[in-house]
Amino acid sequence: MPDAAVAARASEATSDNTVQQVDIAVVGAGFAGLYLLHRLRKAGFTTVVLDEAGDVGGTWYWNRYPGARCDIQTIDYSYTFDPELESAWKWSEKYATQPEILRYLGFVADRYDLRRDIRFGTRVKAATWDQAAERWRLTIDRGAGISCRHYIMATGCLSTPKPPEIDGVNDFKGEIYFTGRWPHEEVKLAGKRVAVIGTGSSGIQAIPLIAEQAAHLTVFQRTPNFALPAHNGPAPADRVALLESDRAGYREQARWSLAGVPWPQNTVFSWQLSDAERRERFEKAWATGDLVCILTQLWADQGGDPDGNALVAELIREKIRATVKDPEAAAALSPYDHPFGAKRPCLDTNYYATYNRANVTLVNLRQEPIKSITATGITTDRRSFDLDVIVFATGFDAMTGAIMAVHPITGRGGKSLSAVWANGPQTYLGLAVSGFPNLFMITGPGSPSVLSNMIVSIEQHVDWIVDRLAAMRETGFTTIEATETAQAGWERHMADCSMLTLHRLANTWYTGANVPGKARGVMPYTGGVGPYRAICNEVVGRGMLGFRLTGPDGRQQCNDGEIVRLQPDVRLVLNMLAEMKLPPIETMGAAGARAFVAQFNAARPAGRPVGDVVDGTLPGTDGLLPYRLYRPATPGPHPIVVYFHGGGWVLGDEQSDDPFCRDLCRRSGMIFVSVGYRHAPEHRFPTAAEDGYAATRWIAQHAAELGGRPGPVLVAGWSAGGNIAAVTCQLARDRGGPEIAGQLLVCPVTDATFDRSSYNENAEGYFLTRSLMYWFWDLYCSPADRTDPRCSPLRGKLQGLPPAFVVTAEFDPLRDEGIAYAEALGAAGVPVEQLMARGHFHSSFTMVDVVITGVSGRARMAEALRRFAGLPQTMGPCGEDVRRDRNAPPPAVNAAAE
Ligand code: NA7
Repeated sequence: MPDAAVAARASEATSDNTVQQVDIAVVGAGFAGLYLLHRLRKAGFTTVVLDEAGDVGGTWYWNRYPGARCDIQTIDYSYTFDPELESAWKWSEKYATQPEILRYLGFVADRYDLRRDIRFGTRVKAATWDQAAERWRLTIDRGAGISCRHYIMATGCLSTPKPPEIDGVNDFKGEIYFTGRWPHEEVKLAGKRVAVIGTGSSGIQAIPLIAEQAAHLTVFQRTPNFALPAHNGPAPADRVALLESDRAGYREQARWSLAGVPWPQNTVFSWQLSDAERRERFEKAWATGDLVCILTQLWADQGGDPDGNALVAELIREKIRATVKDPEAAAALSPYDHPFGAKRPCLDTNYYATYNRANVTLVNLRQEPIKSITATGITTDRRSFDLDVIVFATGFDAMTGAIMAVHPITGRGGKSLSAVWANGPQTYLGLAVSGFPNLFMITGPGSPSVLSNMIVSIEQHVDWIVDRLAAMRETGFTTIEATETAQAGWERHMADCSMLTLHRLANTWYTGANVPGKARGVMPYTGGVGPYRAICNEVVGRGMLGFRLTGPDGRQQCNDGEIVRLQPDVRLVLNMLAEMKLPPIETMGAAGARAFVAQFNAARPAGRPVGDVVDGTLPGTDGLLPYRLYRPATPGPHPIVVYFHGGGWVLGDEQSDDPFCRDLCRRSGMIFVSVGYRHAPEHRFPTAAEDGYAATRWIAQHAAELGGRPGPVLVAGWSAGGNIAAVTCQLARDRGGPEIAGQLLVCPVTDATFDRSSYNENAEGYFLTRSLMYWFWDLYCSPADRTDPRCSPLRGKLQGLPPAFVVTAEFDPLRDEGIAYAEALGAAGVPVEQLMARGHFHSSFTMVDVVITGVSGRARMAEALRRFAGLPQTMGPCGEDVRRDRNAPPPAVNAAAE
């Protein structure tokens, strides 16, 4: 639309010198601002939208550089709120160009007559909360300002270009362009010597087209990025057919998916596939030309596990080497410094092939950094380049830049947002900030935003906020504010979620690392749009948990608390189990319960490969006991850990904790021998305890035969197995051996007392229930025997026991008896370390490759075992330091809450 026409239809308030009074002021007229305006208007709120740009479009208004396109397929990168809009607009390509997306947004603005409430060319300079009036006052650069009840920032995540941070920019006498502020008029590059600095999405999209026009193009690359061919063209027939076969269903699936685009969840792990099968999957995804596809559809461990990810990264590097003819350029273009997907991968058209052109030079700034920009070009510490044009594709002050560009934003009590966020942004749900009543953000830090299809996240945020505002109006509340408790809880939940993916391991704009001096931390929500949506709904369902609402008559409503206290993947597992509506295990009878466990285990991810797995038998107290031995792939002999499985002395066998044993074997570099001790009710107390002890003695005596290191063994066990491990240590001390170098007790049973708090707090809902524990105890041990230390080791003598590592889970009936045992060991002079696993449940650590947040706990268990065995500490990729803030000091080992 021509500018004159825009001006004619834009808000009439632009010439008004009186303060404009509205219910709601929105900043930004991009995808988010336009949909907000539409919804707010329909809900009957007076609204003004303010935007510095000359028309609608937001990021698509400014980013006009050659090659600018979306990198989510346009059939997904579209509004879905109005089916009629969907059928009224047809995209011409799989990935639309910037001009087409801008036309689409103009079409939307016209269709819903939005421009009449938008003030273009208007910058919001500052915002102040007036507590007495319960209104925000916005200072703008044109006119008298705005007074509004609610202030909503729809300012986008990538709107504020980052300064280039290179000396001498102002000295350059040629032309300078920023991809994020590209001129509206045509930029003529033909016959010119052009430089592009930056190889993120913008640079990678622009470089092939600039190379076609320029006399010579020099690309200055600091960090190579992964780029995948877009294979642009018409929208792919299979995706279109999928959408058109059930449009509503497709959209709904997107809303509940992880990334906002409906692709199935991958359940096959890399180690279950042969090299040829992995390559076949990769080639298929490569040919698809879709970021979400290649980021999610190869194998289940590609996004969360460094090893699974490294396989993809290498396949992509192979493609780069196959395309770029000059080996030195190919090497420089191959990323090694970050996992694939941890930094936004790019979609390209002919990017790598561009480096085969005679008129393109790649300068690797890792080898020759830029010294300065001069009047005539760019000087590195090795050479000078004479240039006519410099294009900065150097990125944005992402996620927070556009919010902080309104400065100051002054909230309750005169607090400024920049001061509150000095150490990094904090929000509740990515939507609100404590201390800033009636302020909302769309796709703010803490929202899935840039890790999702933005349109899906935007529509969810807008719908949620507008529905809340309408509900407030109905109930007579005038202010809404996130509480500090809720916000701190969200911060913790964000940190927990960041362990699910590898984003924390790369220096990127996701973590603030691209802007010097900016606080570090993963800013987008990594838990996925579906789980996020469920959480937002739950906030409402629990009476606006974590929000304080007030009304003019002094009325208040505040259900304070944290919306998610469980680890994010534990929450998903428990929700899934709840949906299965299983009968209580204790009602199945022992045989039924064993069959159930076998079925349950058959459906879990297979354990990872180890060097060798050997099944055998060993003499117990009364006949042979089966065992399964896991040997590491590294050269031996290795120390031996005697392992006891969980199952309440009733369920499971020497194979039932297979993935857990494999994982600990790999991480610790030790042999694990899982013992098939006999079970109740066929063999009641003290059979399991005596079998455990006898097996340990035999294994210690036959260590060399088993390929292990002769000398002391270690013991480990989970749940009832933890009980047997603890008891074995006491028996070994009292019966003259074997020597045990350390004990790992994971959520152990230590005492037949049911009155500790955790038994009541976690009695139900966390899979291991109180009544299941009662059943286990009844089958195993008569009440008269329960004070015997061979079933209640907490009641035994604790002096002189081997050093212990005791793991407890917050949401476990057994939590407090585990803690009590650790404390009692410590009091008895036994060296003991505790891992109190926050947000975890009884099975968190044994659900390998399901509960991903259990990884760091298992890494610490393996470390402890190595320490007990006198081995040097190793911190492989799986055991890497996984804290959110890489500048924070390492966690204390003793009694650390994970
Ligand atoms: P990005 O992805 O932040 O890329 C910026 C690029 O510029 C990146 O390669 C940077 O290297 C480079 N850069 C930044 N500052 C400098 C300096 N001072 N010297 C040399 N190189 C520099 O921004 P984009 O605009 O490409 O893409 C942003 C998002 O928009 C994209 O992810 C899509 O979601 C859409 P670095 O990696 O920091 O070493």
